[in-house]
Parts: sequence; structure tokens; C-alpha cells
Amino acid sequence: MKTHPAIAPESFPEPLRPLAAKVRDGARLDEADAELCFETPHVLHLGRLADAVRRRLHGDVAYYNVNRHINPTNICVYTYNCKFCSFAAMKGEPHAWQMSLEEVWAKAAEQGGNEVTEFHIVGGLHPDLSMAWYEEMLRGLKERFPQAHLKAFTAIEIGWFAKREKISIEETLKRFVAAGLGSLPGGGAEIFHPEVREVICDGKLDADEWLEVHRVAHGLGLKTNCTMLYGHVEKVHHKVDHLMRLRDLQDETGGFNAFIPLAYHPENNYLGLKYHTTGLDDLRHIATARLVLDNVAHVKAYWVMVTPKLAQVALSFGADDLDGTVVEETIYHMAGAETQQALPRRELERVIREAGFTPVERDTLYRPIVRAA
Ligand code: V47
Repeated sequence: MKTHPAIAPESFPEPLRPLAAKVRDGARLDEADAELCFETPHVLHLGRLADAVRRRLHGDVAYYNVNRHINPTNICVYTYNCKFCSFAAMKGEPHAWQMSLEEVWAKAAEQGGNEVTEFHIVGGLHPDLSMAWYEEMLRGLKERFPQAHLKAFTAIEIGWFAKREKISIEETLKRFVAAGLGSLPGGGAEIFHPEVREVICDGKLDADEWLEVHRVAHGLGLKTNCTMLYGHVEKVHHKVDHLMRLRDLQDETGGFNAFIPLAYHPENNYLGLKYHTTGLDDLRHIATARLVLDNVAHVKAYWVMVTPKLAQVALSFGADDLDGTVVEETIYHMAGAETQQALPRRELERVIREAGFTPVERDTLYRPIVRAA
């Protein structure tokens, strides 16, 4: 068991001392500890603890990648079920879109497509597009961009394709892997607890089904990410339950690469909430994730969501990855994000350096990338 000599429990406020001792000793945090993390007013001290763990795992390295997001369609049969989602539209609505295959491939080629190491591809659950269309999309991307890893389809989409084609999750994933799929992003997890799911995304894949898609993916050797959407109607115990369920699956499979806490954005959706999360709340979620998910290697501060400025601070609160260049982001910008659409590689490196960390460009599987000068 690793110890953390930099942590002196007596230097923490009283309620955090037992937690600090556990972190110092490398002991696993339990539900009550996780609750404390979500409730303590001492967020800066929580950050100190998370930073100690983050530095043990990654030293002063902070990762980013050169990626591009592509959303082939926002048409989604769950538009009215997922009340928190500002991205989805029903067929025929003025803001609905559906790209052709040529448009997807052309989008991938825009702005340095040949430099991209990862395409992040997610979309709505389209009522008509067949799985064969998506397989051709992946094959076409692989042909045109052999250097790029295809991180595509949330567990929700995988569940939808399986249901539509009347095949198993395993068969669905195997067909996509044969077409070029490299890994799954972490979206669609939201909050697992049924009390919350009923309110924000009734009828969508439930927790067991979401976890099963990732379990099967891990069994096939695919790495995946995991997320938690916070800052809406959830209570602390729902978030504790969520993190514990992710940690349990990771104990079982080891297949999660990274955890990404996602801050709820309230514009243009049916949930009827008006508040954005605050900076300190975002930092608390990042720190808590780093402390509780002791078996997940990476915690991302997704700059699109928290802004590049707060992402810099998050690197000292447990995060070791800022995500990537992104180029064109839709999901958060339709929900009111005011961040820019893209961060060039040089700017990401500057943001990381000025926060006191060493930038390392990575591929999707966190292998360092060395580029010619
Ligand atoms: O599943 C949707 C969330 C997710 C809103 O795996 C919203 O590397 C806030 O999963 N406010 C998609 N959040 C984004 C996602 C992601 C992002 C970056 C990296 C990775 C990765 C994954 O966005 C959805 C949902 O949880 N979302 N609407 C909203 N109004």
C-alpha cells in the first residue's frame, strides 16, 4: 500500500482529519467519506488531498489530446425523455440536423484532420438511420484518417442500435469494432439512481443497462470512459451511489480510462432549472472523484464545460487531463456554454504550463505522442 508522506492529517480542519489519514495511508474511502467530500465546506482542503493523490499517480504531468468532435445527427427519439438535454431535436424541428456520410467525412477533414489522433463521435438516437450507415461512417473515417482512433457512441447509442437491429450488445460492439471503433466515450450515465433518472431521463437505458454495455465492451478489450452529470435535481446520496457503482465495475473489469464529471448547463432544455454550477462546486466534484475513484487512472477537467481558466485550477484539485482541441462543440454550447469552440494545441500547452504542470500530448489510450518539431 502506498503512503502519502506529504499529507499531515493534523494540518486539516477537524472533520477532514480521518479522511486525510485514510488518504495518507492509501486506504479506500467508503460511502460516508464520499458524502463528507460532497458536503464539507472545506473545499480547498479537499483539493489538497486530491492533489496529493493526483501527484502520486501522475506527478506534474497534465494530459491533453488533439481531437475533433463530430455529431452526425441530433435527431433523437428521446428528445422529450431527456429533459436536461439541449442538443436533441425531433425530426422536422427547425434545429434538427442529419449529416450525410460525405458531410461527416468532410467535417473530419476540416482544420487539420490529418493531425487528429481521435474523433469523438456521438449523436442522437435517430429513428431511421441503420447500423449499416454508422458502420460505413466508421469505415470511411478509418480509410481517410488511418492515424485516428475512433471513440464513438455512448452506451445509450449502443443500446439503441442493439435494440433496433435485434442483436446483443456484444454483437453490436463486435460489428462496430470490425468497422473501426476503438473505444466508447463516457456519456449517457447522468445519475444512475432511479429517483433521479425518472425526473431527468425517464425511459432511457437504466443504470444496470449502462453498466452492462461498458462491462461487455471491457470484456472485448475496449477501453471506455465514464461520466456523472451533476448540478441539477440530484442529492448527495445519489452521487455517492453513482461513484460507488462505477468503482465496483472498475474493480471488476479495469476497463475505464477516465472519469469526467459533467456540470449541468441549464439553457434551452425542458428541465426548467436556471442555475449554473459554481466554480467551487466544479472543483469539489473533480476532487471528490479523484479521491473516491481510486481505481480509475484519469480524471478529466473538460475545459469546454468548466472553462480553460477553471480547468487550470482543476489541475491542482485532482484532474490530470483537460480533454483536447475539440474544434467544434455542440452539446454544451446548445446548453448555454460560453467557452470557445476550440483550443489549439499550443494554447492548451500554454494553459497547462502556466498552471505549473508539464503538458503531455496523449492518444486516446494515454500513450504519449511525439510530434516532429
Ligand atoms: O451524456 C447533455 C451531458 C454528455 C447537458 O468520454 C449535458 O471523453 C450538461 O459524455 N448540461 C455528453 N451536460 C458529453 C460527454 C463527454 C464529454 C467530453 C468527453 C467525454 C469522453 C464525454 O453531456 C451527455 C450528458 O451527460 N449533457 N446535456 C446539459 N444541458
